[in-house]
Amino acid sequence: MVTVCDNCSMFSIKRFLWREYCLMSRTFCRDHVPSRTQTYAVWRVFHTSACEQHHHLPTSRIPRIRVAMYDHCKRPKFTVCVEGNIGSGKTTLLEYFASVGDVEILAEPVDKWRNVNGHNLLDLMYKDPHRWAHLFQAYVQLTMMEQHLKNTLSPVKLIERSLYSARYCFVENLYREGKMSEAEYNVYCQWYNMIVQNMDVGVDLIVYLRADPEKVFERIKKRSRKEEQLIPLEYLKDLHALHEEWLIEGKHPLPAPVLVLNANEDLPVMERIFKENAASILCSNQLKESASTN
Ligand code: 8LK
Repeated sequence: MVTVCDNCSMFSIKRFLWREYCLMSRTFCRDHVPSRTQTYAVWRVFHTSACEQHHHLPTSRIPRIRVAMYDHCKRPKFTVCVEGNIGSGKTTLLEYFASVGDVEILAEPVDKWRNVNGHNLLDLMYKDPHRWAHLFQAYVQLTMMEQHLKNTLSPVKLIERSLYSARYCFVENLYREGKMSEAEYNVYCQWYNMIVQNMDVGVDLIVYLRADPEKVFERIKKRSRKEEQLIPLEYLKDLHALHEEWLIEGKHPLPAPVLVLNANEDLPVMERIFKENAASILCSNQLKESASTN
């Protein structure tokens, strides 16, 4: 039934067979027979954004498909994590999509990180990372779990960053720089493994805003978030390299396909790029619309 290539068993399924694949894999619930438009929408986002990127990966690295699960055929849910370096334009993307459709936006809970019963953990972490980085990242992990588990009414949920970028970018960087001790890193990773192995974190798509470290350095200076003013360019270069290792080079597990957007441009061009990619990012909106017209 399903044609697969040797390297990439999921993403090379031929378009005309995708409908059968959806039915077999229960991408749609059992009572819901997907229309051609719906299956094409699923195919399109995966084939165009994921196939090329994952083609070089060994099969074990290819993420499990979990597209727009239908909750009794009424509420298609599609969870998108927006990833990228500090200053790469994540807030701009979230604001853009907040204005265009039926999307729930979950921005990074920075206010919580700044006020844990009066303690500004973000500030403490930047001022004395050796002392505070582990505690800060432990709290980030808790608040990111809340974001992943939050039930929303909209068909699409856009989350700024994720449990995964916390682990593979920020924590990895702190550990490599010696700002987290081996013991702290091990405790953190055991918590992380326990969570991802036992919980359905539920990510359907990752949007990677890929920007040069020099560009984000400029933007950070301009936006003048007080805790971030001392961030050196070297730190941004290291974070960039870790995003690349995770999202482009496939060095760590990926929970979902990755859509890479060039984030070096200024606002008007960025908005055009968001608009051009809106159909992929809001995949389940397409599904929902076609469900109601069929
Ligand atoms: O994103 C807001 C600020 O928080 C920025 O200065 C980078 C920092 N941050 C961090 O140190 N570790 C993090 C995140 C943000 C997000 C995750 C998941 N982990």
